[in-house]
Amino acid sequence: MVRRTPRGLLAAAIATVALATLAAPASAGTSAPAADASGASAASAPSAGPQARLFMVNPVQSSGDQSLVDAKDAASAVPASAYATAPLRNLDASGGLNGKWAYVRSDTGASAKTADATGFTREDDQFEQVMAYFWVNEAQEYLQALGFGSELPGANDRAQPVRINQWGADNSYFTDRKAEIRFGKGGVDDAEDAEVIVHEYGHAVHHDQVPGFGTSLEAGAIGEAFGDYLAVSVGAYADAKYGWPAKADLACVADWDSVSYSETPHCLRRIDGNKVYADKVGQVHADGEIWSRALYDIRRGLGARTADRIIVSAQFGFAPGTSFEDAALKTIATAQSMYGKAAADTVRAAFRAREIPGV
Ligand SMILES: [Ca+2]
Ligand SMILES: [Ca+2]
Ligand SMILES: [Ca+2]
Ligand SMILES: [Zn+2]
Repeated sequence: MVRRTPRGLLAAAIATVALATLAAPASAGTSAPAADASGASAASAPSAGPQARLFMVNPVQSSGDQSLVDAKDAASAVPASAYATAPLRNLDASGGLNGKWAYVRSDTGASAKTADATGFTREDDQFEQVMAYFWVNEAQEYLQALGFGSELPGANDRAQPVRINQWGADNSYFTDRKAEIRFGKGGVDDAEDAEVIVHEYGHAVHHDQVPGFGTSLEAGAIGEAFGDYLAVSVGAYADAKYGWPAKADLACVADWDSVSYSETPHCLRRIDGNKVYADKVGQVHADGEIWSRALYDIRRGLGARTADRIIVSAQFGFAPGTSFEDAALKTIATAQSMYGKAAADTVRAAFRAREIPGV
């Protein structure tokens, strides 16, 4: 779940009037069906498959403009330059947003047709549907690129059901019972921010790896932390893959969704904070910042690919109600078995810096 910090009064938002035409979005299409993550694949000839107009993670991150506001979902509140065009992959033949790794349902408005997916802006209900499909697919493609589902066990390598509920509250969540992700609205529509989408997908990954994961407060905090970390990691992967700009702090989660409830620079949460184990307050989102900082340090120490292969592999061995201590020890042992002592030492140092007991 994405829990908001206390909602600030939505300052009388002066919409940035940027009535630029949306007819020529910054295009970063790639024709490579599974482009590598090197970042070398810049714009090339348009793909033959369906394309979509979407946000490059989110408009605040891609533009660096912290003054953007929701303005009641007005298309004019976000400049055309915040959009890119990219391929929709792994679709079935239905003509809708149904594919190998995601399928999207809407409680409001018509369901998007993939043939129309380059024509939506943020004021269209279908825009959030397209964003949800694209980013869930992208997240699973990232896990596949890390080897999950081939060299390593699959991690939620199935068609993830996603529901867009434009009548809902400002809350998005993953339901254990249906293993479905639901995106709400309120402030910025939740599915306008790829980091909110991927955060929720992180819960789905955990649930697939360990059914019922999150039965203790510390396990719940690990779930929130992993969602935040995965959101940052997948966004960075996509930015490199498509050549998209990233002008906000890498450690900031949900730069766009949070414009209506956070100070600048806008972040729902950060993954580079300084909390340690003794700072626990018994709230999963707050305490998750202890764990996510450790994950971020592992990334900085080992690089994204090695870090994420270790982090996700270790999670298969977490108990549903794990403690920080047990999960940290499992992650250290996983690093040791996959990459040896130096990697294990880096992982241990990251958890020790958070003063997690027993490591
Ligand atoms: Ca919208
Ligand atoms: Ca929102
Ligand atoms: Ca971000
Ligand atoms: Zn969550």
